[in-house]
Order: sequence, then C-alpha cells, then structure tokens
Amino acid sequence: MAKLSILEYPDPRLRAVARPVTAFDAHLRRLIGDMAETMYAAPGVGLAATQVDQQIQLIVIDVSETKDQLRVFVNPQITWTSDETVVCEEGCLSVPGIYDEVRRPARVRVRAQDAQGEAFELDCEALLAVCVQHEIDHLTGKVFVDYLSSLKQDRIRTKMKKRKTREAA
Ligand code: K1U
Ligand code: ZN
Repeated sequence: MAKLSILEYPDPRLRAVARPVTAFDAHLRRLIGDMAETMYAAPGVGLAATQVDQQIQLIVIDVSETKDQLRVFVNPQITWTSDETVVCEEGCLSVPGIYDEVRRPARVRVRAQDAQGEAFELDCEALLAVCVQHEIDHLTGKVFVDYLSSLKQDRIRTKMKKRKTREAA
C-alpha cells in the first residue's frame, strides 16, 4: 500500500465530476488500500477518490474510535434524507486547518456497492451521516466551503494561498 498525495483547495481538479466504477478488479482494490492508508495517516475520518486525483465514484470512511471499521462505498447514492437537519463542525483534508459549521440532513440512506461489486444499503446517522454526505459531495466536485458565505470563502482562499507560499519557501 502507498500513501497518496491529497489535492488542496482551490485546486480545480477538486471540481471534477467522478464517473461510475465498472471494473471491480485488482486495480480498484489497490486504490482502496492506498486511500485507506492515506486517510488513516492524515489523520481523517473519510476520503473521496476525487481528493487523490482519481475521478471515480469511490469513498472510504472510518468514524470508529478504534480506527478498525473501514467502510468502502463504490458508486454511492443517497436514496433518502431526513427532514431533520443538524449543524456540524466540518473539516476537510483538502482544506487543512479550516473548520466551520455546515447544516445537513441528520440521517441519510445510502445505496452503494462494496469492493467486490455487491450492492448494499446503509442507514447513517451522527458523524457517519455527515461524513457520507461530505464525501459524496466531493464526487460531484463540491467542497464543504461552498456552503459558507462568499466572505468566508475569500478568506479561506487567501489563507490557503499564504499556506502554499509558506510551504514553497
Ligand atoms: O473529506 C475529507 O477531507 C475527510 C474529512 C471528513 C469529515 C470530517 C468531519 C466532518 C465532515 C467530514 C476529515 O476527516 S477532516 C479531519 C477530521 O475531521 C478528523 C480527523 C481525525 C479525527 C477525527 C476527525
Ligand atoms: Zn473533504
């Protein structure tokens, strides 16, 4: 397995719309392993293929305390959302150091395939529901800062530019 590099906002490649996965092969299994290693090392609780410059509908999530409950969602689709919403402080490995509140449905039902192509449905709540929605957004080219005011988005872009300049020095 290998650690992959994570694209940073406002990289235009984060705006790509991911295509469905059709081949459940060794290449896919390797990418899943590499994405899991990258997520655990960051550390994070989720990662979308878009963030590692792979434009396919694949996300990995582990919201467990023990970091031993990896969930793999291939071609995920939200099939139901609760009317009840919650505000959660979100972060993103593609927007390091930035955390802000986003309102989303409290519970969602996700239909997806596993690494072998087997279809499943999962009811999600709490952090798992937030994380699934955040990661599926990545697959459509959406980043959590898009939910914030344009003033906040401008400030975040400035911070990210300064960070890049600092890192290059
Ligand atoms: O998509 C990503 O970049 C992953 C992101 C997922 C996420 C976290 C919180 C709310 C919504 C979505 C992260 O993992 S950011 C890092 C983080 O929040 C975290 C890191 C270690 C332990 C717990 C949380
Ligand atoms: Zn993210």
